[in-house]
Amino acid sequence: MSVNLKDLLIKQLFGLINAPLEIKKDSSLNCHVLQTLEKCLKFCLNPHEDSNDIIFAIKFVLNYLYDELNTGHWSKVPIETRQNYTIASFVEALLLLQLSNKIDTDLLQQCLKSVDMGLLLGAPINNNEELLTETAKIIREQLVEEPVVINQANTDKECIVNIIAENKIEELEVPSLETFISKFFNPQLPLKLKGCMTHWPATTKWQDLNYLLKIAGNRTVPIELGSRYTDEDWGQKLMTLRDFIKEHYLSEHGNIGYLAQHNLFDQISELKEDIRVPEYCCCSLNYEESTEPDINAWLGPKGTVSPLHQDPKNNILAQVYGYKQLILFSPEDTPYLYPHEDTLLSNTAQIDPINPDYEKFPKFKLAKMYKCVLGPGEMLFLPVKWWHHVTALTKSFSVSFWWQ
Ligand SMILES: O=C(O)CCC(=O)C(=O)O
Repeated sequence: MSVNLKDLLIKQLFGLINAPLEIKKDSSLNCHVLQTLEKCLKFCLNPHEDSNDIIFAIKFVLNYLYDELNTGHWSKVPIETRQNYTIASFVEALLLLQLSNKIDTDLLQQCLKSVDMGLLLGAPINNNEELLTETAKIIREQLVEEPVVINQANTDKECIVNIIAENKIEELEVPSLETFISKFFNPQLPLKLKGCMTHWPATTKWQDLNYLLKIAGNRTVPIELGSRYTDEDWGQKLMTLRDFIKEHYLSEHGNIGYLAQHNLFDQISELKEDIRVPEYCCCSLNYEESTEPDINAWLGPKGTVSPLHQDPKNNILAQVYGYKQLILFSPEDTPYLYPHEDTLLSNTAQIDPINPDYEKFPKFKLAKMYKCVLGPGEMLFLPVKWWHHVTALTKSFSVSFWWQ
């Protein structure tokens, strides 16, 4: 790669700055850190010879802010700290390019990692909302991904087990909005929706792992490690999508790893173009409080388990490929499911519906269990607070839309 590429990339990144970048005042932060960030920002806007310690300085700022972001409850982190983290991530990517002698894959991957950290932990800055997503796009286009050879659809059908319906969930082929609202949304009853994803490019494009790798292989994403989040040895790790695919998704013997409940689509806008928000998400029980759906990706190997839990919003879980088994209970059955008493886990049941301990949880016998298997191109409407336990029967990619 040539020196021209370096100039081109730097010019493209500068072109993304719509309004002057301003470090946010943040009384919770040490003022030396903010001054250092200011110094780094000034340097990259106007680079000069004396650059010895500038990379060291931006790394110091990022490490300091990272610790601030990871201390205490996430909801209590001041937005300004997150916005400064966004600026610092952008500055690091720019400095790495400006100070490099050679722009190679390694350097571009480092830049992309800085940008992804900013996307994962930072917050958008006014008038420069797309700064990091667009930066990532520009850098990603310069990276060539090694193709992988796999047969995606190998054992899908053989893996379907345990699907005898206890109580079957209703299924409809592309119901009208009127039917959906009157028969399911208003009474808050679950429904399997068929034929509603035929126009999603994702249903064909994402079958090809090489396509996903090309778009997102070098992007850093959060991965849940361990089969279920209620287990003692469960943890989370940041890694590139490529490493996740190699170590957890394709490897039959690796630890279970799950790209779960992650807003991949705000991070990687190219993938958002492959999905469509279901029209049913426009329904609301209270239009004054209605919001745009939160869209999350769920990509994992066979065997991922989301333990029995409930969420405070309506959900459409859309199955792009692979099969998942869902076990559902109505919110009315909550007393029979023994929610955890600890507030952090109070939306999660102690009962494991696959292997219930009736001695410890005798009232579980009174709960009415619904089961369904969701296959490629099918969606499940899960009303507010319906309990759900989800097991991937094969490799699987789902997208959830939570809304109210
Ligand atoms: O697919 C999964 O593993 C869990 C999905 C889920 O819990 C949700 O969409 O709320």
